[in-house]
Order: sequence, then C-alpha cells, then structure tokens
Amino acid sequence: MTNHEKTSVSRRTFVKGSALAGLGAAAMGTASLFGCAPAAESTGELADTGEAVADTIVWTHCAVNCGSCCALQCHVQDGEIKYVESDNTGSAELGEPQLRACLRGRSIRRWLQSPDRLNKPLKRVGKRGEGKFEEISWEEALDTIASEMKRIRETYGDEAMTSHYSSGVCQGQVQANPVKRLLNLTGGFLNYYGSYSSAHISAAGTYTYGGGTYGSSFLTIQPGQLVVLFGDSPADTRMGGGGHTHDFAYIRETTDCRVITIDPRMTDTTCGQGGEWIPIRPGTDGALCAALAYEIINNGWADEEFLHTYCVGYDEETLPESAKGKNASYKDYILGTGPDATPKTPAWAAAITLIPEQRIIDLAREMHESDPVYIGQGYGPQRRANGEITARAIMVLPQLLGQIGKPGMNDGRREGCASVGLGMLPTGENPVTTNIPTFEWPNAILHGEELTALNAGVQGADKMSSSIKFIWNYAGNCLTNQHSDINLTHDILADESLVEFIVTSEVFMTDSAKYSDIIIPDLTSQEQISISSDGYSDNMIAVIFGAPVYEPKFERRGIYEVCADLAERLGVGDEFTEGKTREDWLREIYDEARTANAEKGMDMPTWDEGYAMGVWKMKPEPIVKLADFVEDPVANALPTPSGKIEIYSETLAGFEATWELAEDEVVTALPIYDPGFLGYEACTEEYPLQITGFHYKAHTHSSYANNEVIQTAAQHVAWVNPVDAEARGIKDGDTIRVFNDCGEIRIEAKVTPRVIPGNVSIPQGMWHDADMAGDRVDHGGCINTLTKYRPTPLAKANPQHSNIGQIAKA
Ligand SMILES: Nc1nc2c(c(=O)[nH]1)N[C@H]1C(S)=C(S)[C@@H](COP(=O)(O)OP(=O)(O)OC[C@H]3O[C@@H](n4cnc5c(=O)[nH]c(N)nc54)[C@H](O)[C@@H]3O)O[C@H]1N2
Ligand SMILES: Nc1nc2c(c(=O)[nH]1)N[C@H]1C(S)=C(S)[C@@H](COP(=O)(O)OP(=O)(O)OC[C@H]3O[C@@H](n4cnc5c(=O)[nH]c(N)nc54)[C@H](O)[C@@H]3O)O[C@H]1N2
Ligand code: SF4
Ligand SMILES: [Mo]
Repeated sequence: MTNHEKTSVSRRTFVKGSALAGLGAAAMGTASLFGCAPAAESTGELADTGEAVADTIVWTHCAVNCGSCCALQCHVQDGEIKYVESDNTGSAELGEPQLRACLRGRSIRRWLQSPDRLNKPLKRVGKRGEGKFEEISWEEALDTIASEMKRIRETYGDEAMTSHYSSGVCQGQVQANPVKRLLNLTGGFLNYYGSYSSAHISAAGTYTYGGGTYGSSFLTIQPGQLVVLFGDSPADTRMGGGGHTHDFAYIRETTDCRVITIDPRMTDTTCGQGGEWIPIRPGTDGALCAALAYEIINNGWADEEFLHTYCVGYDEETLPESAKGKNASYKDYILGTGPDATPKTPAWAAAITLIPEQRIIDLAREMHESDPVYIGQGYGPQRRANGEITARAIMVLPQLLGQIGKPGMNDGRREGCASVGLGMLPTGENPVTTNIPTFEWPNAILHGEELTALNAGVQGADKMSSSIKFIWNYAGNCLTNQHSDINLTHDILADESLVEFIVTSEVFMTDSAKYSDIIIPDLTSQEQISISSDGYSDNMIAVIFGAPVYEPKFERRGIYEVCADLAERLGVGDEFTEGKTREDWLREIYDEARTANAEKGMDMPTWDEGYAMGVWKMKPEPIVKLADFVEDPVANALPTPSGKIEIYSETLAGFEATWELAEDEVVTALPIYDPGFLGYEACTEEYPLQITGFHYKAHTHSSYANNEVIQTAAQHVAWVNPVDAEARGIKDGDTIRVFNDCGEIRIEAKVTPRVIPGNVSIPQGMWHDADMAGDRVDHGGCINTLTKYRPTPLAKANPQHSNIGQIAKA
C-alpha cells in the first residue's frame, strides 16, 4: 500500500489505539510508514464518533508563490478533502526538517472547495472590466481563443502577442509553461524579463557581482556573531517548514547569534523571536549605509587589502582609467571629497533615516567588531523608486569590511537557498527576440512602438515594433490587483481598442479576471498529478510527489490539456504534445533531474518509489557565496566586465551618459544615496505620510486572501503609529480612509508602535473591491489602488513600496 492509497485513522482513534500509537512512534523517521506518524499538526474537524474513519491520504503540495512549496497530506473522503495534515515525516529532534505548511496551506480545503470557484468557461457580455459574464461551452471558448490568437497575430504581428507575468502556480513544472509553449509554436510572443519580486536587486546583483539575487545560507552563521537584515523577515515571507523560517529559527537557537532587523515595521522576525529592531524611515537605507561606511572608513576599519584585491572603485587607485582624476571614487563620495562635497556623517544620515546618530555610530562599531558579520537584505528596500541603488548600497557594507566568502559572512544579497533543480516543460524557442521589463507592459499597450532600449530598457531589439494587442493571463492577478495604480490600469484595459483580446485561466473570479474576454476554469496543482521541489530553504533539498486529491469537478480542465486542444486548432497539435501526456512530461522532467543529480552523488528515488513515499528529502551543504572567488579571484573571476566586485560600475556610467532619464531619475556608477521619486522628500502638506506595503501572513499576494478563515488569525489591517493616529483622532479598530492622487481605500486601522511614525504599512494582496463606474473607492483595501505607475530608472521595475498619502477616520 502506498501513502497515496493508505487508509488512515482519525487522530482521536489513533490516540486511543495503543498498538497503533506504538507503531506511529516506531515509524518516525522511516520513509515507508511516515503516514502513520501522530497527526499532531492536523487541522480541520475530525469525526466525533470515536470510530475509525476511512480516509484516503493524498500527498500533494501548496503551490502559491510564497515559494515554500510545503507538503500537504489531504485526508479525502467521498471526493472531498475533510482535513489537511502537513509533513510529519522525519524527526525534528534528529535535525531532519519537515516541509510543514503554514496557516494558508493548512486551510487549503476551504480554498479548493470554496463555492466561489470557477466551474465553467465564461464569456464577457458587459463592458470590459464590468464583471458581466455568461457561461459558454468549452467548444465555444476554445474556438474563440484560437481564432482571436490567429486574427490578432495576422493583423498586428507576433510582437503584439504576450503572456502576462503571473506567479499563481509556483514551480508548476508543467502548468507554468504550456501557454508560452503554445505561443512559441505559433509564431512567438513579446517576452518580459525581471519580476515584480526582485527586478531591482537582480539588476543590482548584475552590476555589482555579475548576476544573482542570492548570497550565503543562514546555516553558515557562527556562534554569537552579528546578523544584520535590511527589510528581510523570514518569519513573514518564508513561513513554511521548507522555507527559511525554519533555518533561521534553528540557527538562532543553536548559535545564539544577535539579530538586528532594519525595517519601517517591527516584523515577526523580531517580535516574538528577540533581537533588535532599528526602525528606519522607508526608502532611506542608502543614507544609513553611507553613514556606516563613513564610520568604517574614518575609523580605519575598512579592509583595504580586500578592497584592493577584489573590488573596483573603492578609492582612486582602484577606479577604472575612464574615471580617474575626477574624485569619482566611493571613498570620495563618502568622505565629502567628491562632487557633492558632503561628508556622509552619522548626523547627516540621522536627519534622513530618523535613526539616532549614536545608534548609527554604534552599529558601525558592532559590524566591525563581529567577525564574521552576516549582512543581508530582503526585497523590501529594493521594491521602491530608488530600489536598484539602495540594493547596491547595502551590498557595499560587507565589501568594505571584507566580510565575504567565508562561513557566517554574506555579500549583502538575499539569503541563499538550495535546490534540487527540477526542469520545466520546455517552452521551445521564441521567434520574437524583443524582451521588455515586466513592469513596462502598460506602456507597451499604450505606445509600444515608442519603447526603446534607451527609454524603457527594451532588450533583444533596439525598439518595440508594435503595441500589445493580445494578453494570455494564466494564474495571475497582475493585470490589476497586483500591478500598480488600479484606477489607471482599469482605464487602459477597459479600452477595447487598445488590447483587443484578453484570456484568463483562473480558479476564482479575481479583479484581473474581470478584464478578460474569456475566462477558463483551471484545475489546481492539487487537483492534478504534480511534483514540486524545495522552496527557499537551506536545510533541505526535497521533492513532493503530488497526486490528484479528487477527480476533476464541474467543467474545470488542466491548462496543459487546454493548450493541447488549442494547438490542435492552430495546426500544431503534434508539435505541442510530442505525443506526451502531462504525466509523461512530468516523468521525463523528474528523470532528467534524477540523472543529473546522480552524477553529483545524490541518490534520488525513482518516480515510482517517490510516489510510494509522498515526499523525499535530503540535507544539502550550506552555501558560502563567493568562496571560490575569494579563494582565487583570478581563476574564479566574477562575470562582471572587470572580473571583480564593482563598487564603481563603468557599465552604469555608460547608461548614465546615454539613457533617456527624467530629472529625478538617477542611474550612477556609484551606489550613492538617492531619495528617488516618491520618497519622504516628496511628502506634502496634503499627503504627509509614506505608505509602504508588505507581504503578509494572511495571504500570498492575493491568493488565499479570499479565505476568510485565515483572517480570524491574521486580520486585514493597516498599521498606523499612535502618533499619527492620535493626531487624526483615529483609534485602534477604526475604519480609515487612505488616499492620495491615485485613489482611495478603506481599511481597518491597527494602531501600533510596531511601525515608524510618518509611515503607514499596509499588507499587499487584498482584493480590490470598488464601483469602477461610480466613486472608485476601494472597500477591499488593495494597496495597488494607491501605488503609482512609474517604472524605476535602472531596472524599469515596480516602485510599489514608494507611496505618499494621507489617512483619516472614515
Ligand atoms: N506570507 C507571505 N509570504 C510571502 C509572500 C506573501 O505574499 N505572503 N510573497 C512571496 C514573494 S513572491 C516574494 S517576492 C517575497 C517578498 O519578500 P520581501 O519583498 O522581502 O517582502 P516585503 O514584505 O515586501 O519586504 C520585506 C520587508 O521590507 C520592509 N521594507 C519596506 N520598505 C523598506 C525600506 O525602505 N527599507 C527597509 N529597510 N525595509 C523596508 C517591509 O516592511 C518588510 O518587512 O515574499 C514571498 N513570501
Ligand atoms: N503593492 C504591491 N504590489 C505587489 C507586491 C508588493 O509588494 N506590493 N508584490 C509583487 C510581487 S513580489 C508579486 S510576485 C506579485 C504576485 O502577483 P500574482 O502573480 O498575480 O500573484 P497572486 O496575487 O497570488 O495571483 C495568483 C493568481 O493565480 C490564481 N491561481 C492559483 N492557483 C491556480 C491554478 O492552479 N491555476 C490557475 N489558472 N490559477 C491559479 C489565484 O487565484 C490568483 O488569482 O505581486 C506584486 N504586487
Ligand atoms: S503559503 Fe507558503 S508557507 Fe504556507 S503552506 Fe503554502 S507554500 Fe507553505
Ligand atoms: Mo514576488
């Protein structure tokens, strides 16, 4: 009997039955019996009869883009999930981590089995965005999509076709790609690069280290050392057992390291877990870093040997020829001997960051005295108007201290993670080479032909040749809810003369789905055969072998099969499937990874063995990033133009000279402090507050945000400091208006000193809920009603955390 077929007993019966309990205890840690481990984490109601309840336990996984990919064991009866357990295999005491799900994954049955699920294909009958649809047959839906794909491609060309950014199916080895495969086989599509997640830090990593977003593992942290995290909260954003929450909690317990988080909010990583919170005014990390650098340099703590061996541009000596003789070094900038003639003293930074001068002086000393020191950042500081330059500014600190390449050190990027390296359904080659920054898509709808390499970061071509006319939106809510300035985007998408056809594959009627011409109801990952691998963890490499929890219901169909049908209609049926089913592809993808990993000495189970186990895990070696480079910087030169770490980037100096930038857009060779547009300096009497989003435990973006049961544990509220609340007569629990020149939302206020005065923090991902033909006031509290649509200077990415506005009691 495999774990996929096993009949289990309810917890109540289990605890009663001593023979079984003994078996459960003995079974801990053994692969073949782990389905019988005590169901201590199980959730949901159990039958109250004391009788054994026959359920089928089906292993599957959570698939939303929190990235943790936790294991779920669904207890299914009569085609319905009754309750959900998570990973209870292996022994935590023996240091065998478990892919345990958070509150979202554990309540998945309420999401999968929600009466609000989409069940049939829908055709728009009202105006675009009005939300009026009627049910149609699959035949009609597929015929319409195929003929519109054909018509629009023939009329406007291949570049007018696009597949929209989306992340609703994370690590869907097959699901994530059929649309792109179909588009490529029929002529190609306008592609995008970068993401809403990390486009800025990834640009920063490219120009500093030659690529990459991730640094060293938390698991390399040494006893008693200092850990400094800028806008990074594993307890909030890596919540699953397979994610960094576990790694970080484990390393904190075992090393007694000292953790400082620098954030406008006191996050769950500090609250309840100890350490220190240094509140910072949003968007000013660059100023803090400059003042820390000032202290480090002035006190003689800069590791000149490291800087001279491994870095470009710290001082005159290490500047490239093109920059010499202009006082253009980083040291000149910091000490005030550069063009701006301003020493970046702690007093200077205190006025900008709101961090007391003495705390900055002490922090520099603490960083110097801790050897090693781990300095890292999340994606919060970078998801801003000045995000690229801020991410680079943070990366300089470990470079100055020579704290790179050894255990316990980090290069200033996000904590590293291990991966089993599962492939994906091949998309094939895209005949269209034009590639735009993800966030540029509304500009590419409005005036595609005007977007160029120099004004919009177009890659693969000097300019776009047409505007977007067809959008495939698979498993994403980034047309409106997750994109910026919903009121503006509404006007763009509602205009049927711009984009002529939008098709969405969804599981719910989301705000984005409302802008579709056809909506098709998908099966979720849990409703199909699906494998998933480790998500953002250091402590394990894992694969979850997921089986369908129940037979497909209503008229929902999987995207692979849907795209295969469309391919047939478009005359590329055989090329699309290559005669393979979804399961065939999955087996192939898995076998390829297994073979590749076997060469590296990893012993992965066969597909069939995996399916008998449900989950397979292995402990990897923690990553010490750039260890090779530090060991031998010549033999292991970095993929930067100089082969070294570039504090000064000649490439960026070139962009500064050639790119078309507005007056308040800064692209510079050095990681200076730039307040960016919509920083605190942009605040006015009318809009005196900063408004910053964050990724919240009640949902993953907008996924699960409609699962009301989670909100009883983690409410949808805006964090307001008591100083700001009192000045406006706002009390905890009051409904408030939050507004600016983009729009207005209504949300409950949580009055708390856990957020810095002058800033309101609002969880991103709540469902937009406004009368778009009326007052447009968003009663759902979606922060993207308030975010401006304006791409950042370098990565042309989303500045979604940079906002100003005002609040008032509703
Ligand atoms: N629970 C949950 N987990 C998630 C997600 C989710 O939606 N919910 N989403 C997943 C995805 S796709 C991603 S990309 C990641 C996102 O992970 P992150 O981008 O790291 O998450 P954020 O919450 O945007 O930002 C992290 C922290 O930065 C802080 N911050 C904001 N602005 C600044 C600033 O200017 N300076 C400093 N120092 N801090 C600042 C925020 O208050 C927040 O506490 O999370 C993933 N995990
Ligand atoms: N203001 C602000 N906006 C942000 C952010 C921020 O920090 N602040 N963060 C940004 C980031 S980092 C990201 S990654 C994006 C994420 O934005 P999205 O990628 O849009 O993520 P979700 O909101 O989770 O939307 C995923 C959608 O997929 C659907 N879905 C789930 N499972 C399935 C399935 O099996 N099949 C199909 N067809 N659909 C499915 C869900 O119902 C949901 O509507 O948001 C970005 N938006
Ligand atoms: S939302 Fe993330 S942490 Fe929670 S169960 Fe799903 S994958 Fe795991
Ligand atoms: Mo993301």
